[in-house]
Order: sequence, then C-alpha cells, then structure tokens
Amino acid sequence: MKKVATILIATLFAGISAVYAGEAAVGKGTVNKIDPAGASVNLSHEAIPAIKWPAMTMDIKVADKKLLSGVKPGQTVTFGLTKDPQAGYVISRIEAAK
Ligand SMILES: [Cu+2]
Repeated sequence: MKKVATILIATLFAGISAVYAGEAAVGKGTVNKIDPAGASVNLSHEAIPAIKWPAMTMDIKVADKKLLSGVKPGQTVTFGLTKDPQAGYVISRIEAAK
C-alpha cells in the first residue's frame, strides 16, 4: 500500500504531466526567437501527444505579451496551451524548465 502511494505521488510530481485548469496540453521545448511585436515565440518543442503534435519547430502565439518577458532565446521551457477560437492553440503560461 505504501509503495503504491509513493509511485502515485512520484507520478503527480513528474512536472510536465501537470495540466492546469483550462489548459489543453503541456509542452516542453527550447526557445529559438522571441517576437514581442507579433506576440509570438519560435520554439523547437517535443511531441505533445495530448493534441497529437509531433516534435517540431514553430511560431506560437502567446495569450499575453507579458509572458514573453520571462523567457529568453536558448532557454529550455515548459508551457501550457489553451485553445483560442480564432488563433488556435496559444501559450497561456511559459516558464524555464526545472
Ligand atoms: Cu508545433
């Protein structure tokens, strides 16, 4: 019983698997370029099975430009995606990966 609880807790704290309320998926990647004017970031991200995205390099819009102030090119980041009716998937949070 104790072993089961330990495995469960380890799974819960695995980090990247944590999807926040309202988020469609969580991803991990490396920041290539930040575009404050376009409110987007170019990322090389790992596969995101929750939304069937393979690993790729792409520009992704951020929900709020302020999110861009916390990251810089070359950084490994984790990010949350929410689905916007017009823009498709947008980054709702992004932070340096632990
Ligand atoms: Cu992508």
